[in-house]
Amino acid sequence: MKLSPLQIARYKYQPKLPGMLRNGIAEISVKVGEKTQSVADQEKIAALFPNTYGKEEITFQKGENTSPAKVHKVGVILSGGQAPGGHNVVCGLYDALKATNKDNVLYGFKNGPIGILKDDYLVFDDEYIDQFRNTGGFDIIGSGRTKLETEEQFEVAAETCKKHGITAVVIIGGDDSNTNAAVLAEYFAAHNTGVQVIGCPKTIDGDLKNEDIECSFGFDTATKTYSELIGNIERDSNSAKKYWHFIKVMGRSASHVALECALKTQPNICLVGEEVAAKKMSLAQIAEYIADSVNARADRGMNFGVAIIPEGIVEFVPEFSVLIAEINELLAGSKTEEFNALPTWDAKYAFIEKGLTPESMKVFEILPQGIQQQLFLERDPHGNVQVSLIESEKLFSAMVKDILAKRKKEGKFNGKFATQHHFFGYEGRCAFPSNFDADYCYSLGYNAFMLIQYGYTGYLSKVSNLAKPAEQWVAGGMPITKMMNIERRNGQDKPVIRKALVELDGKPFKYFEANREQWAVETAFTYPGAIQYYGPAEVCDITTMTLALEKE
Ligand code: FBP
Repeated sequence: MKLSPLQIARYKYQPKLPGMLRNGIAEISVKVGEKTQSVADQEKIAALFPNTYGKEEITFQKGENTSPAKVHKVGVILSGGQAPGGHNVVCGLYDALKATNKDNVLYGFKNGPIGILKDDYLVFDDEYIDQFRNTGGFDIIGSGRTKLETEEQFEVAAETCKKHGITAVVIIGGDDSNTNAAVLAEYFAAHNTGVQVIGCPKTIDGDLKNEDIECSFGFDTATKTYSELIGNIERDSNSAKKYWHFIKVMGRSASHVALECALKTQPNICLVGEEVAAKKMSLAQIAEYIADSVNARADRGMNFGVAIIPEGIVEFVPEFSVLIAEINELLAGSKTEEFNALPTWDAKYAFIEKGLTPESMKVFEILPQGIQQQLFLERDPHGNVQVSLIESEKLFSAMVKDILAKRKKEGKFNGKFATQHHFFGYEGRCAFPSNFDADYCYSLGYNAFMLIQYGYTGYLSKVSNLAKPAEQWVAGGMPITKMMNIERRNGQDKPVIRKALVELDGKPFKYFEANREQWAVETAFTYPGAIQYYGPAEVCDITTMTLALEKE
């Protein structure tokens, strides 16, 4: 395999650990904190997790390691979408295991949680793992979206562990995967399997965070990557002065990614789904809001600009959610076949008109035809609309174009409106992890082993104080049940980790809100440039503006 110069250099990078983990494993002791309660629904969660609920928060500190001596066989799983730094979690875990006892073994279950069900695995050694240090991607063992959630699956997982003598499993995933990790930990404890389960917080979306977990890994690198690209586009836009760029960025539900990119690049527009929902904005209102910026800039002779659109935006628009629900209903069961058999789009349109309520039809009518067709033609295996495929960047630019055309006729808009569209998502998920993510992930993995060594289960590897230099980071663990509440999922009450949406009274949004009117009219672009891996710490090691503002 041909290696790039950066890859060779990154192999040699030594990730920074929190100060308290730097003295060698023999010098790490545990400070046991307060007993914990779940964030809500305490009685119900306690009843569902009788063996793992209510445990103490723990912190590691310098001191004699008092954990019992034993040979550890540990399995690791990467779950869900890729996020930069995943390889380093595995490397940190491996290094801590081997530093403790070279007979310890790390198994990697392949292609996500399915690996433990199929007993599909590899055993790590130095030669193999060294090819992945400080690199992006999840290709070290692959990832997948199978969910580990049924008793039958837990039984199979327990069998796999028993077969290999594995006594701990580390699950690297987002809110759903860590919810499942907690349920698995409870099952293993209740059935006296002797297998511990530890979670690690991953997702570029940034929506696995709470008062204990300051951020999920991958968010830093992904948003730096998108912000570099957005900054480059801003500069192009400001040079050519002829295009409005509509840029959609990933973030399936929450708008953290869009907001962080906006804080870094100061575009003219950034939509925030959570605000759209709170203000119950309609599609037309959002389009008017963007058109106002285009109009105001055109009045100042600037027929160019940049708008950031979060991937999940349309689901936050109340009238759009109703429309989607009605479409799903309209095409349920055999009605899809009936619809597909109609020969022309006109015939299909008549079918749609007959089936939707007048309110939803009004929403449907204002959509560009391409989007209308997308809603009906590209559907998932259950026949549901695939909201994530909706090209919202094109939807809004088309709606803005219509508004401006109308304003032109009325003599209110005299500018030009030429557009370009972009979607940044996969570009950032496997980037070389920034120094922050390389350090954070390695620490999460190393720390996960410390939790295993001290016998904890149902805990999330927790590294905090992240806005400070790594030396001052605090390593420890938090019972996953502490982050849980009961939510309605698929018609049932389920214990889940609460997803973190953008808080409209939080400092990152407030900062954005205080500046966006100016950004909408002026050209206040900032150009973050590429991620820097080597150079001064204030350039290379700083993390997100979201975290910096939250921890101010
Ligand atoms: P995770 O929540 O599993 O980390 O994945 C997040 C994400 O990157 C979203 O931003 C995006 O909507 C989705 O994955 C894309 O998923 P897929 O890789 O299945 O296309």
